[in-house]
Order: sequence, then C-alpha cells, then structure tokens
Amino acid sequence: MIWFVNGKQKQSKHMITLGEFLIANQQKHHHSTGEFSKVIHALRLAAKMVNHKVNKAGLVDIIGKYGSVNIQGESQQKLDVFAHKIFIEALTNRKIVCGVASEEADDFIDIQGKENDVESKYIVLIDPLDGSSNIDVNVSVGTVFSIYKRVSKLGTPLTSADFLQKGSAQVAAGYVLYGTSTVFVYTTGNGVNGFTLNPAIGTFYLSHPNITIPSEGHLYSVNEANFASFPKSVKSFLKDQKEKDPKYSTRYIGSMVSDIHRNLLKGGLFLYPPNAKMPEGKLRLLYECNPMAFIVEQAGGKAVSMHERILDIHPTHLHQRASFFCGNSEMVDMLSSYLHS
Ligand code: P6P
Repeated sequence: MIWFVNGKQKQSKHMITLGEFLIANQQKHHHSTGEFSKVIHALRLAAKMVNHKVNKAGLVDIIGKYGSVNIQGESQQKLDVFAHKIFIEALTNRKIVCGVASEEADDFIDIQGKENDVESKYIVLIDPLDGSSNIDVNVSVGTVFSIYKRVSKLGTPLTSADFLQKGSAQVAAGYVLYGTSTVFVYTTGNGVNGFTLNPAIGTFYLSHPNITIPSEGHLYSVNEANFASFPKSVKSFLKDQKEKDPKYSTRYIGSMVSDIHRNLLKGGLFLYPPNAKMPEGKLRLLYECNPMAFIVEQAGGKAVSMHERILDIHPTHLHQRASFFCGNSEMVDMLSSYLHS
C-alpha cells in the first residue's frame, strides 16, 4: 500500500487504519498535542454509530419524519435528529471541542461557555445527515464537517466570529458517505485521503490514498428541473456543453456527498445554481459548500459561487446559503468564463 503524508510517499505492506494514519500524521507535527486527532477520533466514532443505524433504517422504527422542522423549515427525518445527537454528544461529552454548529440546531453550541475547564481550541460545523430525504428510498446519504480553530481568546465564551470564518481558514474538512460501503474522506490541507469501513470489525482502512480528481471530466451533476430559472450564463454553459462535449453525460443522485464523491473519483462538475425557489442557491455555505470546496481544491479541482471562489466568501450568518459549482479545474474554468462574461 502506497500513500502520501505531507506530500512524502509512504509505503506499507499492510492496510493502514485511520487510527494509524492519524498517529503517523500527528508525529509529523512535533508540536502536536494530539488534540486534533481526538476530534477526528470522535467524528469517526459517531460515523460508525450513524452508519449502524443508516444500514438498518428499514428494519427499525427510525425511518420517516420526526414531526419537527429545522431552522431551514425542512421537516426533520428521524435519522437527521439521531445523527445530530450522536455527533453533538461525541464532540461535546468529552469536551473535545469548544463549540459546535449544526444544520439541525438554530444557533451554535458553546461548550466553553458551559464548562470552564474546556481547553480545546477547535470548533466543528456539521451537516449531520445530508441528503436525508433519500433515506426512505435507500439512496446513499452523507455527513459533512468543517473544523476551525477558534478566533476568540481561550477560556472566554465563544462568539459568532468563531463560526463565521472564511472557508480558507479551515484547519480540516471531511465527509462520511453511507453508501454501498461507508467511506470517511478528509483533508487537513495536505491532500485528500479516503478510508473505507470494514463493518465486520468496525475499522476504517485507507482505501483511497491521495485522492486526485481526474484532469478531464464529462459528467454534469445538476437538477435540470430548475433549468428555466437558472441564470442566463448557466443556461448558456449547459446548452453549449451539450453541443460541444461529445461525452457529455448527466449523473445526479440528489445527495450532494454522493454526487461530489463520484465526481472526485471519475471527474465531473457539480452544479447547484440559484433558481426561482432558491435565489441564493440551496446549499449551506458553512457546513456544506466550504468543506466540500476545501476537499475538491485539495484534490486538484476548483469550487466557485456565481461571483467568487467559495473559500473566499466572508460568511455573514450561520445558515446562509450559496450558489455552488465544483469539480475539475478545466470544467470549472469553462463555467467561470460564462459566469463572468
Ligand atoms: P434538489 C439534499 O437535500 C441536498 O441538500 C443535497 O444533498 C443535494 O445535492 C440537494 O439538496 C438536492 O437538491 O433541489 O436537486 O432536490
């Protein structure tokens, strides 16, 4: 098995686990306290617990609506709420982070403010279960997370500024894809690595070392039902590509993590443009667009909104939405030439 740590090629005869990978990376940073590794360990544990429920969704009374709605006004699926609780508990019970923001919670959760002995400098923003409307029909769903260092002083209550940081300030980002297999993919800014769960022993093994998006792509992931209200520039781009790209093909699962994971491995362009129902775009900047943009860029691709690089956007509120286009650099550059023409 060959993989890369901080750009240096590593080789091992055995399948390396996520835990071993974290230790190898931690040893690279001599000043490391192990605090960051604890955050990934907590996310890994929560992912296994959510995976266990997702895989049995049809068998236990956990499918279907929870009866409440989240701040987005979206009806909460039972698994949404379950996943939210699992990740929040995994991150806060051991005070591994000083704060968390979740798609399923109106405001951020300040652990620092509640427990004075929280030394952690990390905050996590998370979409506990993206694509949850697909659960009942057995389509893959995902968790998306973004990790920052707090900007306010250690030991003081958190402020919104700790959460409203530009995507370029992320320390790490990742996703878990609960699909035909369960994959944990993350970056700390030194490339992207994917780990597949062996459910028999509950261990994630390095299966996708140094993920690099293919330089060429011909897959377009977009909900064409909204075409009529797309911006003119996006309409022209899609129309021209259908005529010019002989290998043009549409692949749209309707679950962002699945669509972008496939495009990372096969090449392709994911598009969620503004439309009549969602004039700002649908996807949330802080815990969907930013983490996926960080990962796509680290894999050699690009991620933009209608106006700028996703990671350069200055957030103004926790649950703000953004138009989102990401994938092969060549395809994003071609789209950008239409957006800014
Ligand atoms: P539409 C799922 O609900 C989600 O948030 C993303 O995972 C997905 O890419 C998008 O919405 C699908 O939205 O409007 O095409 O159904």
